[in-house]
Amino acid sequence: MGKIKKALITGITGQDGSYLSELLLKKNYKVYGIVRRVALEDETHRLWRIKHLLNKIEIKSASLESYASIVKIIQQVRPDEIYHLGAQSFVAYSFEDEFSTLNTNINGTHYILSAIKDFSPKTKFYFAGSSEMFGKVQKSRQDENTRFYPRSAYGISKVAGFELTRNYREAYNIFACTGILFNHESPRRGFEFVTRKISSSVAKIKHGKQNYLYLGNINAKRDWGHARDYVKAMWLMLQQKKPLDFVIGTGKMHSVKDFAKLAFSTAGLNYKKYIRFNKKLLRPAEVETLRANYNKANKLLKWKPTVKFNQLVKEMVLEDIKFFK
Ligand code: NAP
Ligand code: G4F
Repeated sequence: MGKIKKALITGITGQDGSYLSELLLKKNYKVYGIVRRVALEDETHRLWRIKHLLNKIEIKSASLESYASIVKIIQQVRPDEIYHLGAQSFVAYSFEDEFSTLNTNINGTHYILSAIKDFSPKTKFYFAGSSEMFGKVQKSRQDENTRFYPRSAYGISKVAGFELTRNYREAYNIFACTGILFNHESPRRGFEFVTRKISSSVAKIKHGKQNYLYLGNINAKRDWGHARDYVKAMWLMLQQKKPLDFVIGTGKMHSVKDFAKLAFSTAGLNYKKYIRFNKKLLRPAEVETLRANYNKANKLLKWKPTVKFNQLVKEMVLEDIKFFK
């Protein structure tokens, strides 16, 4: 039997962290997760996505704002792979607090890369990049060569993380890569993101617990896939001979309105009766459209999405109808 690989995940309590943990455990990894002290103190609310895994993984308390705490854990664990998923990930919030978004997202990434360089240079590193880096898109389908044009502090922080990752790869020979992931969703998605806001509202309306769903820009278009497919791509990137960056998406684009229409109809409801506009939900600078060209991942990683838009919407709505009963 080969050596058991060790993986360290930041952001393990999030949507992707939970699916990635499941995948790595299935592949017989020893999984460690970095969790903030506040989350450990509020287990019921903050650890719900990994509750079923707590006896199989090892949780370490640390902060992405503290270089010393990161170094300590990397020295203790000496992971073969680090998946850096921890971030202030809500774009709308990044307009309210640019400072904490930039601090956590840029410094957190820098601290991990620097700790790898000085204390564990053989550790492979995955950075959670984002299609928000393309922002005001410069090409109708975005690939690894499309110019970045971020439209929020969040997008800017991800461009900075991407450049840090590239520079540590080139300057210090670290196996470091960025997955430029397009929107991916699931029944574990946070309630603040539009897809889960819609699926949970549809469920509450269906059960008579809510009257209307307030939304902002329903004409925005996204390339939505399923999170379970996307964590597989993260793992594949770290199994290649060379560290490379990859765009991961479905290549299909739908509007927020399309999502809402299908979500309501899944519950036997007409969306027109329930949707209301709230201008406070508009963003100071919007990303209007995003659509991936994932040819490189398909060719080199043999990766492709397996869940179609319709299946994703239905799964989210049906799960929420059960959840809110
Ligand atoms: P998520 O569900 O919002 O999870 C974010 C994780 O980051 C949580 O574990 C959270 O911990 C942690 N975190 C937030 N602020 C932190 C801080 N100040 N210090 C330490 N940890 C902090 O996000 P996700 O959807 O799983 O996404 C994972 C990563 O991929 C993120 O970096 C996100 O920006 C990026 N991404 C996501 C998508 C997508 O569509 N889902 C697309 C592209 C890129 P707590 O539980 O303690 O809050
Ligand atoms: O669901 P969203 O908040 O996701 P957004 O901004 O696309 O960001 C997500 O995907 C990124 C990858 O592209 C990740 F990097 C990021 O971490 C996050 O996971 O908003 C989607 C669209 C936006 O255009 C927004 O303006 O939906 C529009 N929208 C319309 N009404 C709304 C609402 N978004 C939210 N959250 N809430 C609304 O009421």
